Amino acid sequence: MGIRLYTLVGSDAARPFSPHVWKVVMALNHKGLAYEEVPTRFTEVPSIEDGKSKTVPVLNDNGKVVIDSFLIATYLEKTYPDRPSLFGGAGGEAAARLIESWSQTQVHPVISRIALLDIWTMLDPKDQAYFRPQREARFGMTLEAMADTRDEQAVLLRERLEPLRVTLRHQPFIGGSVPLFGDYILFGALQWLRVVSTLWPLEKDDPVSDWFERCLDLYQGLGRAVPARISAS
Ligand SMILES: N[C@@H](CCC(=O)N[C@@H](CS)C(=O)NCC(=O)O)C(=O)O
Repeated sequence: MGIRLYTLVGSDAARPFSPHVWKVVMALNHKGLAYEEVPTRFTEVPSIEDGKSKTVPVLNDNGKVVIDSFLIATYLEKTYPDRPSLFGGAGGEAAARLIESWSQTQVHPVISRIALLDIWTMLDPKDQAYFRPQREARFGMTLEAMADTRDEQAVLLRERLEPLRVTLRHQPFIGGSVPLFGDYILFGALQWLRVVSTLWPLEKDDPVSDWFERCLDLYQGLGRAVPARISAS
């Protein structure tokens, strides 16, 4: 049966955009594992694998179902120890938790405000009808009101990426000389933005842009194979 990964798409099944799914796509490629992607719409997520999850990514590895991007990464690390390590040891796994917390609390909320309206425009009508009220209730404002603040959010995003910018003075990847799961966590966030957003906030001469380009080059340009929403990125 092999490995099956449920991804998240809008009307175009060739443009997966979930940040959490991108983390797992990169992790599977890092491990050199073959897998099949199952493009899934928002309203189809609750019926994946007999309703085992309300969110993607969901991984089915020969019948073993694993939910949550970080748990999938730790599952892959334990199950395929002879493949390249995603964490570089227990300390690396623990440190990746900090990167995930930073990404979730500091980076994702800003990207959401920049891009949620853009995401809505990529969805089928059925998904649009689900997505708008759900996200507007979560953020306490309309998608349009959020989009009105996106220039300020773009400035904020550049500021919030400062810890990564400073780290990159010392090393090419968060993992050091090679990318590890910590890189894929932040890459997933920016790849989400790249695939959905009609605004690209990073300057070309920003070291974060250089790092992101290096990540886009990984695994035969896997990330780059899905075109940016705007050509400027
Ligand atoms: N902690 C989870 C979060 C997964 C998550 O929030 N996935 C979103 C897509 S990015 C989702 O499936 N949302 C379904 C929905 O909003 O209905 C992980 O890391 O896998």
